[in-house]
Amino acid sequence: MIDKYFDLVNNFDIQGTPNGIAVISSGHINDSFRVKTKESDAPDYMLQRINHAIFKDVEMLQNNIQHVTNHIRRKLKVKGETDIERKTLTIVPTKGGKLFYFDGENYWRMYLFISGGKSYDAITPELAYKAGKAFGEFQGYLTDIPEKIEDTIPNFHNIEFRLEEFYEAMRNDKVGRVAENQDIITEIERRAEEMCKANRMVREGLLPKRINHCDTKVNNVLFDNEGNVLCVVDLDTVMQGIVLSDFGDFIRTGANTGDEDDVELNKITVNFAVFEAYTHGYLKTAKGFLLPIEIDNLPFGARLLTYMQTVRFFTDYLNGDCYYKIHHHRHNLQRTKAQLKLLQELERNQDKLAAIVENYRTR
Ligand code: GN1
Ligand code: MG
Repeated sequence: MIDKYFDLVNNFDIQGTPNGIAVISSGHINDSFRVKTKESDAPDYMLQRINHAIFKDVEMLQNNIQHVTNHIRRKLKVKGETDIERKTLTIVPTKGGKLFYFDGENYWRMYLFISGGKSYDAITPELAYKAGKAFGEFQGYLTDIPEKIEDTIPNFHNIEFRLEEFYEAMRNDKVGRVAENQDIITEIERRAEEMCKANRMVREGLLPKRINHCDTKVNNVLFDNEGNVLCVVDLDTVMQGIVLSDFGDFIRTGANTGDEDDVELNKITVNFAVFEAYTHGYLKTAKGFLLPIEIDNLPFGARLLTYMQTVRFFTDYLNGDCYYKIHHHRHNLQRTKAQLKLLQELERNQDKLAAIVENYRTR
């Protein structure tokens, strides 16, 4: 087993002699391994198996990440930053100069290992503030990237597309779950028009597309031992989009007092301290480049991404649970109800959330 990994590692242009391989995490999407090297002056590496079922064009994916990390590295140099190897991911190419290795079955890539980096799964306002600054800075670095960044998952955060998938799932009613869920269908349908307003604003040229991270969870920010942000990681979904999407997904995942799939719906409301801290951090680094219309719509972004996730979970439920891993047969329905509850809480507190955003836009 392990020999197989040493063979893989040998395809990459690394320094030093690999003498240990350990699983870093068995994430839902990619598998990651730390490759240790014998020599004290050689770096360690991170080997990843890319999920080719989700990321179908690996060459495009790796080109995107190379453009993004090279651009950020240039920005860090201009700023006079030190320790740059720990402040952005660095792709290690194969010996033949390619950005990934295909073994006939799986796609692999190598990064420099960021030593001493830590990530957190549990949110606090302090982490939310730092993450907000980090994701705002990340978007800021990429506002002038010269290369075209492609969509690694087409229509990923496009609500019009997600609604089309939902209507199609209803028409097909593959597993006969439509009739008994009319209440949820009504909740989705009555918001559909409003939720597509950002798409319309993009078409009208009012809302710009920028480069987004598209997986803005607190555990995608790496911190050093002193609690300072090192960098933003998990760059597979970096693509064009509206900033409301990155803001909204952080709020959806971080500013929920319950769980994403909580059965106890009364536990779910907005975590205001996290909302405020994230908004504070994000606007600190992003308000210099954001347009007024983008800031105005941040609370809408939180609703949009929560609505989108409601639609995605429910569509998967109607399709017979093909996309998200489930732990029991009504799991996607439970997730749908939990996301819908968070959406209702975001709606109920709209004015309060808008006031928080207002407060930090002028500070
Ligand atoms: C998936 O696997 P994870 O948690 O990183 C999904 C996100 C959803 C999330 C919902 C590529 O992300 O878009 O918001 O589940 N990622 C993909 O839990 O579809
Ligand atoms: Mg992820």
